[in-house]
Amino acid sequence: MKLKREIILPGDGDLMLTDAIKRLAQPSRRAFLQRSLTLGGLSLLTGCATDDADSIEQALTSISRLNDRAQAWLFDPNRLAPTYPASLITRPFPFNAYYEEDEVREVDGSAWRLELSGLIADRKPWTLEQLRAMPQQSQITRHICVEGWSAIGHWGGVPFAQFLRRVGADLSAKYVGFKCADDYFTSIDMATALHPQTLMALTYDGETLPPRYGYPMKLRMPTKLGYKNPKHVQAIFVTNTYSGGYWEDQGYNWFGGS
Ligand SMILES: Nc1nc2c(c(=O)[nH]1)N[C@H]1C(S)=C(S)[C@@H](COP(=O)(O)O)O[C@H]1N2
Ligand SMILES: [Mo]
Repeated sequence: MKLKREIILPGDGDLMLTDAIKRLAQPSRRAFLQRSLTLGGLSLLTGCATDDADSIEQALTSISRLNDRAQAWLFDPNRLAPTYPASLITRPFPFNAYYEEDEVREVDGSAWRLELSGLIADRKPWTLEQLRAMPQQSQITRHICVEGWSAIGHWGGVPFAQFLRRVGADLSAKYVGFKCADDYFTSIDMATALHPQTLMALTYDGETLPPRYGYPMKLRMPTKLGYKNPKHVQAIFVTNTYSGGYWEDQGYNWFGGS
């Protein structure tokens, strides 16, 4: 997936309005704007901002932050995302990343160590073997990408809540952040981190997670959109400081609920 950005010429109101409409038309934004804005609100937003590109961006960002709070408030930590029978698994399951499939990161699983930092009591790095020795769970759930596709997949791995408890993470902290073996990164709210369907996925369809789906470990959250599910996780940190994400910092909604 590649992000296109419009070049805005200062002072050109029409161009900026076109740009604002294009930004609003991005699926990621459209999805949450549809839930949070009326048509009147939309024209107000574009109308007030046609002569100032920064104010368009600021207005969209503040709506997005407001939307984060609304989604966090609406999020039910006990409500489960739908699950599906094995017959409905999408084959082949799609690959997606900010690069093409021939550039997938090849991580050496035996040398890989999961690094822990921030508000965690036991910050010893974890090996893949140690993660495999933890109790495992599996799920057949739907992955929804803002680029306009969704697919049903089958993941197995360690319930993240159990891992966080095991390492003594501060469960009252606001955020859990992830850094990946590529340049990807994201962060999530603690309520979602503790959700019963949030998994540190080690397998795909009963086999070791293949490189394209995030070997050696990806976070799988059926309650969140695709871009909130980091592949090739290298480091996890617990924090009270907002730390955004790869797409989130380019305008995608941070909470990213599905
Ligand atoms: N490390 C990493 N994780 C990532 C991405 C990425 O580019 N790098 N892309 C995200 C996006 S936008 C999607 S839709 C899913 C795609 O996961 P899949 O390849 O298993 O379908 O991975 C997410 N996690
Ligand atoms: Mo995505």
